[in-house]
Amino acid sequence: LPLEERLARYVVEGSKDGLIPDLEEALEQYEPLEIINGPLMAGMDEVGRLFNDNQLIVAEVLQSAEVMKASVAFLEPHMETTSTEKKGKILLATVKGDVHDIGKNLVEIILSNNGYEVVNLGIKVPPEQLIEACRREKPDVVGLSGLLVKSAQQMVLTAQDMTAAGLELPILVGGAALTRKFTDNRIAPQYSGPVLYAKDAMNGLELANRLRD
Ligand code: B1M
Repeated sequence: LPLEERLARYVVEGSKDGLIPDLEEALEQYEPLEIINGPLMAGMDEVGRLFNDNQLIVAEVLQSAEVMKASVAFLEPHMETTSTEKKGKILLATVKGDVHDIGKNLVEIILSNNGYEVVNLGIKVPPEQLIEACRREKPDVVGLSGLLVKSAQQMVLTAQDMTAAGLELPILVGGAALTRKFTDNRIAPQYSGPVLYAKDAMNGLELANRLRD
């Protein structure tokens, strides 16, 4: 198989046998993010499709997630880091009820490689925990991730609770179940500060930079 297909296969099959040498080979031709967003994401999309078709079980999807995480961990030191200047502090969380964290952790890597201080609150973070962390950490931006359809609704509730708590700092939202339309029509009206939708991790960085300017 060509290299790109082999990389996608590791994710689909949840196998790490030969993964690192192939990632090393890929690094000779591609930037780390191109490898993640290209063949590895293609593998994850296939996993999602097979899971949806009942051709994979949760335990197998977890194996795929492990391959993705191992790949990102291997690629991270090869990623470009720009400034050492501190650009601001960002709180990151996967919303209440949702355990998906690969995308959020990728956002963390990209933001911290580009001068942001990131406080990653982890997964299944309820609004009250987020609000408490905002008071404690005094971040410049809050980043919320969610992949389930119900997580999009959870973001609406989180925005409402943050408004009730008197918070106005910008919120950055992302994740497969979200759209810009849902963000603008459903989340933003419930919040007293700006709400921005990021389609991927790089876009998240661009939006964070734009908020600073
Ligand atoms: Co889950 N899962 N999963 N899963 N899983 C999905 C999301 C699903 C679409 C699969 C499917 O059915 N086709 C489906 C959701 C259906 C829906 O709600 N519409 C689903 C389901 C149903 C479930 C369970 C309910 C299954 C079950 O138990 N019966 C369960 C839910 C548990 C829960 O959350 N309470 C579940 C569990 C799991 C695993 C634990 C097995 C595992 C997660 C492991 C982990 O994250 N540690 C898993 C996985 C791996 C997936 C798929 C296959 C892949 C997700 C992923 O990591 N993608 C996923 C299908 C898919 O997306 N193709 C699926 C790679 C990652 C880099 O992309 O996170 O989208 P992503 O991040 C992107 C962008 O979205 C964006 O940037 C990233 C790229 O640069 N982004 C942000 C994300 N967050 C951002 C935040 C930002 C900015 C950008 O700023 C703050």
